[in-house]
Amino acid sequence: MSSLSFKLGLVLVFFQLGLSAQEPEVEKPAIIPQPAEIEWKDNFFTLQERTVVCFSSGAGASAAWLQRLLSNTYTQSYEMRGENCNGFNLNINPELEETLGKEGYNLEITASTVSLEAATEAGLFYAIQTLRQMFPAEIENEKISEEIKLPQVSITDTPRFEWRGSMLDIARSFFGTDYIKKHLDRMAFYKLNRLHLHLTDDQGWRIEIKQKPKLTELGSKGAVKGGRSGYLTQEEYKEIQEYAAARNIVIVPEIDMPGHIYSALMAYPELNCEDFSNIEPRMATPPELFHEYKVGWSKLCLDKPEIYDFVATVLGEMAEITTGDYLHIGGDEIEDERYKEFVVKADSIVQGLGKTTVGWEEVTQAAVDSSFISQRWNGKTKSVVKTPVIESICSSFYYDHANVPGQEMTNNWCKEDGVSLKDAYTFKVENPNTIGVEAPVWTEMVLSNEAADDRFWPRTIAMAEVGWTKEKKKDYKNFLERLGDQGLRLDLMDVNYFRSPEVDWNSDPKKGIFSEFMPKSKF
Ligand code: TNX
Repeated sequence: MSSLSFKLGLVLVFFQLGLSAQEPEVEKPAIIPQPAEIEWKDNFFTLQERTVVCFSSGAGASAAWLQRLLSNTYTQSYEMRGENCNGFNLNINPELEETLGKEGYNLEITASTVSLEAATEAGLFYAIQTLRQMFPAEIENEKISEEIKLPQVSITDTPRFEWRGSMLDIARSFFGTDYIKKHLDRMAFYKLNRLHLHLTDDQGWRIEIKQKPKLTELGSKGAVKGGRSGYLTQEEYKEIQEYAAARNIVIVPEIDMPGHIYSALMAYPELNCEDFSNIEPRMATPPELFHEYKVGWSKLCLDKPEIYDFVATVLGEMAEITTGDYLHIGGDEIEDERYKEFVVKADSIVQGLGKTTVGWEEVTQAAVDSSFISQRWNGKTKSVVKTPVIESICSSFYYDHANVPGQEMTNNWCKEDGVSLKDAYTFKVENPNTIGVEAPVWTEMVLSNEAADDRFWPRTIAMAEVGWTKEKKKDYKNFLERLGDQGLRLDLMDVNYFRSPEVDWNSDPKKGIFSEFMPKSKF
């Protein structure tokens, strides 16, 4: 061996030694939304063959969730009442509300224990979602038999906003119980806590109102061209609501009024003015159904006092079957001299029913009560009142718009090039009255479950981080990395998410029916 190659060899040996002497970079689990404080340690907790899940009073439901997670591993877990066991600990301590609020949690993993604590079950539920993201992705749909090691870590986490919502329009095209439950599961995984259901519109009425049976007998028969029709019975609505509540999600039902109401005008023609001047331009007249896309052409006949009986009956039944605090009355895209009067009256009906009113931003043209929550979507309204605001500005949060420029079957009136993942992620909350964010998927052009998945995901994940994570902890590049890491998990959760080209997806490239929108070079 020449002395030169000997020296080179030595250098190489040193180089390799140097590398291995340095602790190999341990893959940190990708947590979304990014927690407030997170401190990774170098060591692991190893899941044993037998595990105790130890829970304090009030944490029974959380213990069941955790057991369910562990049931997809090799461990045999046992529940036990108690404060501190060697294994998994779930503690509810109401005093923590001062520092963690209602939804925050602490999660501490040491060599021998995994401890979750919060002021409420909601907080523990979120601690479990974070923990879930530390397990191998396969936990989502199979029983893992290989040894599981969780990194030791200390997390203290609280949400930035109290309202972290998703909206599904089931009026233009119907989505039933199965899809809604799947959607709730996915929302919960990303710590979202409000599902706004747009239940009624010109094309269809989707919720049973027992005192107004024709709303569903006739009004539910329509849908956009190629879309599904149908409706939720009150029983189904309650079932969805219970499923949501178990996941810390509140259902926010919307009955869109006084416009976007043709399905009701068709079912109960007496809600129209005698000369149908409330249907203008005449896109359809009773008993026809409406299958097109146009908006802003129908309204209740606001000159008729009887329409308020209808409004009170419908809202009354909705309040009766709704356990959450909110009733959404719509209020968008309509012009009428009596619009403001309507909004104020509808608000007082809702308040009389013991609920908080929510409406699209136009409602703030009227002097509504300061408890009224307004939902900003196009930012064009001249408000006369200060109200709490849900931010749904279309340029960041309208996911019926294209994922990438030119995507078929998408709207583009708000942003011609679509609403990108970056548009979603980089939204900055400026209004101090903002109570949170919510991203709608309108379904004029979303006709299947697969298409709905493609519109919601992954942009809803970006919105979830906007809603949960403090601005200074957000970082788009880092988010894209974490999101890419979750690709396989989303596959295993059976989410037909759009393969956003800016993400290096760790996933199965063959999945995803919309991958034809991907630049060819990527896969
Ligand atoms: C506007 S946003 C609407 C909906 C449409 C949507 C389509 C809002 C309050 N109204 O009726 O479905 O645009 O993007």
